[in-house]
Amino acid sequence: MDMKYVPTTCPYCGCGCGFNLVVQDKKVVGVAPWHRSPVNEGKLCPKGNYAYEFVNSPDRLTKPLIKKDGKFVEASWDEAYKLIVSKFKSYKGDEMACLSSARVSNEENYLMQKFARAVLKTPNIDHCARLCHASTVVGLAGAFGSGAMTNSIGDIGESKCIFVIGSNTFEQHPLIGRQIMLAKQRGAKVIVADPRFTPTAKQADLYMPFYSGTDVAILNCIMQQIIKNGWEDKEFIAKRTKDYDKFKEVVMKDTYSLENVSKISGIPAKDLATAAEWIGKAESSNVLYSMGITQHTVGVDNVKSTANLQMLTGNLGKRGGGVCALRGQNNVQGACDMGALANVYSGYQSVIVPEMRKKMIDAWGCDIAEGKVGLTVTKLINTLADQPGTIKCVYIMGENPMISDPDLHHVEKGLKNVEFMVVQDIFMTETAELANVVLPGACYAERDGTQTSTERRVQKWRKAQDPPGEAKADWQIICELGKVMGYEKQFPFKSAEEIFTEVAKVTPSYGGMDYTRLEKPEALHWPCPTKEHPGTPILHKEKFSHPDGLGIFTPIEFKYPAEVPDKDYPLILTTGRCIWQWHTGTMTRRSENLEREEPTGWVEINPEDAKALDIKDKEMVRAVTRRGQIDIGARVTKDIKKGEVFIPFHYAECAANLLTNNALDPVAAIPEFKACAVRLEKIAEAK
Ligand SMILES: Nc1nc2c(c(=O)[nH]1)N[C@H]1C(S)=C(S)[C@@H](COP(=O)(O)OP(=O)(O)OC[C@H]3O[C@@H](n4cnc5c(=O)[nH]c(N)nc54)[C@H](O)[C@@H]3O)O[C@H]1N2
Ligand SMILES: Nc1nc2c(c(=O)[nH]1)N[C@H]1C(S)=C(S)[C@@H](COP(=O)(O)OP(=O)(O)OC[C@H]3O[C@@H](n4cnc5c(=O)[nH]c(N)nc54)[C@H](O)[C@@H]3O)O[C@H]1N2
Ligand code: SF4
Ligand SMILES: [Mo]
Repeated sequence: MDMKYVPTTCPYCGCGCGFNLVVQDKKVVGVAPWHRSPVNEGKLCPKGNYAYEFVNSPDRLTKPLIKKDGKFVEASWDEAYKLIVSKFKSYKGDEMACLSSARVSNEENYLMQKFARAVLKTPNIDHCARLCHASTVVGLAGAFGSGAMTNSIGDIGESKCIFVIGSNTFEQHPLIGRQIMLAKQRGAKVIVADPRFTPTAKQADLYMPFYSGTDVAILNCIMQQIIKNGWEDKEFIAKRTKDYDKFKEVVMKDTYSLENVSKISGIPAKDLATAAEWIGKAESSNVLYSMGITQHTVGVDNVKSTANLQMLTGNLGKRGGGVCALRGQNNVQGACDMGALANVYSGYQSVIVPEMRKKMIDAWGCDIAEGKVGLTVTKLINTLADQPGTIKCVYIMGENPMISDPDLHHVEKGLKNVEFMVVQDIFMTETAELANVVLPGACYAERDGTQTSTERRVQKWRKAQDPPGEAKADWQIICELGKVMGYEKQFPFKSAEEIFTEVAKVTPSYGGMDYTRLEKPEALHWPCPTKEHPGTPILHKEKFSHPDGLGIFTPIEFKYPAEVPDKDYPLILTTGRCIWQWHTGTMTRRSENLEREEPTGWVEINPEDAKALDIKDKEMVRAVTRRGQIDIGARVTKDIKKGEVFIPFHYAECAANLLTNNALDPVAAIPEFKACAVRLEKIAEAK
């Protein structure tokens, strides 16, 4: 028997844990600990442990498929490419759009945006970061000049006070949750603010349940208390920041008094005061946040408020401090870094700055898309649905918007308006079903590449087995398409490493990296501009990334979500995830050990609300919003605040996104997944 261990990086969340893939007779059969990974030291969460199970699933895509008379028929790669090229060449750049993927490697994201901009000449390239941390990228770049998590994962364990707001860290970033426990053992105080009493909240020293969408009020109130008590870091404010007075004027308003914010948020005034005292007096304090902060029409305001708090208390550029924006997907950080965003090339080089565009034209040796901001994922879907005929052709790699985007009836209408759609995935998804051509991709275990975790650590994937059937690595498919489109010179790559060499050349923050340096288990954190540079685990140590080196305070007023409860829809609906499932379920629902734990969706409802509606635990109920309705089992539990319900979005059979609101943050264009108005009905009574 031929057996080997191949060390690689987990394909699920942004923690970036390392593990060994166990390969037997050339097939991946298991996962074993890789103790040398400094991120997780051999420990894994359930998804990491079972990350081998979907790899050899019998329904992996193995051949290109072309839709003929409404049915998919197997085709050769040549046939598929021929059809795609004839169609791609028939549209103008502005009539096309590409979606890249936080599931695939840096190299592949780089190539996808290059393909969109250099081959299709379209500015329309984006990916699911738009649904996730778009508000972080905008908000933290505004405050600090750089839109990434400021500190490293290991650093969280060193903090003296951890304030978790809008992150269910123990379920969604379990190996970062481990750092919270380490900090706690070392004496840190842990504060969790969440509408749900999550497994994370259960470990808190202070838990503050509140109504979804009231984060700005809460953060302003805490900051008002800090200022009133003189706990702010006056030296840090004076030396390293600007616009403090304008900011102070707003937070000191009566609106943000303990009493008033207690009414707005539902948190007792004494708890808000305690939180302010713990944060204000701690030697070091960090903020951990994720989707509870970002997925709102005020997502950017929320993010900037966390930045305000950390500047106010001088908790930036030091150990145990920071704004820890926990990036979600394995490579969402990298997909952003690589320029798979509507407004930037790789390294956040703006498409509207003529010198940046010139730099890319010179590097790629061809004309490229006009220097204007393209359509974001959310605006693309709106354009498809509401202005049919504007965008005619869409190429989607590794995304499943038919389950993951808000207001699915609207998404379906939009995607059905597309004349020609190509989907590149590892499984037949709800989105792929609507495509004209489906291309079979290799999965993480079947190729080399790099991915960048939430702490900006660039780590390797190492190939452990061949892809099934005729499936190919995403980078290989894009290169072949580039060539048949006539761009041989731009897509000459024979390996992921060759692509990385080009990435390093044109992306200043990755400039000093290469495959040899990344081979070490600890890899490298960007920015790493030169070959001698050791990488940067903590950002903003001496100065911020703005040209004048200063951090910027922003005055922010509280606004309610776009849709608030009323007589017809009297409850707040919030949505999210559970530990066992991953997003649209394409991988975890094919994993026996994970699927068994939570095989379908549910709606969490507080016992008092359930009683008023005569709803019993486990009873099927109907959830109705202005956008749609689903039938779903009730989970009656005190773990959710009265007045609010929660539905996980993993399950096609009771898809939460049939209900959600696609109202967008005006700057970041992220949808309000975390708050809309809903009504629950007993099914027997529902018409
Ligand atoms: N098992 C698993 N892990 C994952 C994922 C997965 O699908 N499954 N997805 C990954 C991805 S891409 C991401 S982005 C992360 C997301 O990670 P998280 O953001 O931690 O996950 P969510 O469940 O979306 O939401 C987090 C918490 O926000 C709370 N919340 C709801 N409304 C509000 C609000 O108005 N304000 C605040 N402050 N909190 C609110 C919810 O109750 C929930 O507990 O997880 C990553 N990890
Ligand atoms: N209601 C609600 N909706 C949400 C959220 C929420 O909190 N609430 N969260 C949002 C967030 S934060 C996110 S990140 C999005 C996620 O949204 P999506 O990215 O659409 O969700 P995934 O299920 O991760 O889809 C990834 C696709 O990539 C495919 N894939 C996996 N590996 C590979 C590969 O190597 N190559 C190729 N070509 N394909 C591959 C998978 O099979 C899957 O179809 O969902 C968003 N939607
Ligand atoms: S914490 Fe995240 S990266 Fe680590 S094993 Fe779990 S899913 Fe994978
Ligand atoms: Mo995400």
